[in-house]
Amino acid sequence: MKDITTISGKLDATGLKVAIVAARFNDFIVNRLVDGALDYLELQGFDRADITLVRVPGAFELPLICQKLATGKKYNGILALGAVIRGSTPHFDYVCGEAVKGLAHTMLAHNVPLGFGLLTCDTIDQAIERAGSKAGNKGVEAAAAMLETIRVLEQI
Ligand code: INI
Repeated sequence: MKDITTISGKLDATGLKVAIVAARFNDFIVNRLVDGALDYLELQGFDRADITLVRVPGAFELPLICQKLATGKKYNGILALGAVIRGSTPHFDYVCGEAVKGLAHTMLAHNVPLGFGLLTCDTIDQAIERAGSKAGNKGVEAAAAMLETIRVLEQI
């Protein structure tokens, strides 16, 4: 009996260029996501010259800049990093909702692997936990997901 065909992505940086788009809002958290992602990508073999880092004001601006980068087709993958932390008004829900919708739309409309490293937390403690402490580093996880998806996409 024939075996099934399995397609999976190798975590290999050879020949790839990626862009990281990082929000400045809550930069004490987002900078940890950026550092974690850069560290991870370099461990996978990326040359720093093949990584472009773009800073944007906040999570709400992530989709526009990711979309523009996707349109230019210079990057094999895009990594969106940010941290939205709930306050006492509905602002959080609007920012998160539009950011998620816009990023998902960009990925699908442009067929570009987009690592989703946007923290959406109720408290600052939750954000700290996810930015390189108790709950890992979501910047690293999103970078790994982007790299794996790049390699899967090119095989199908
Ligand atoms: N942007 C964030 O990235 N995180 C937040 O927690 C946040 N809060 O809470 O307001 C936030 N707001 C700014 C928003 O993303 C835009 O930059 C701003 O509204 C200007 O367009």
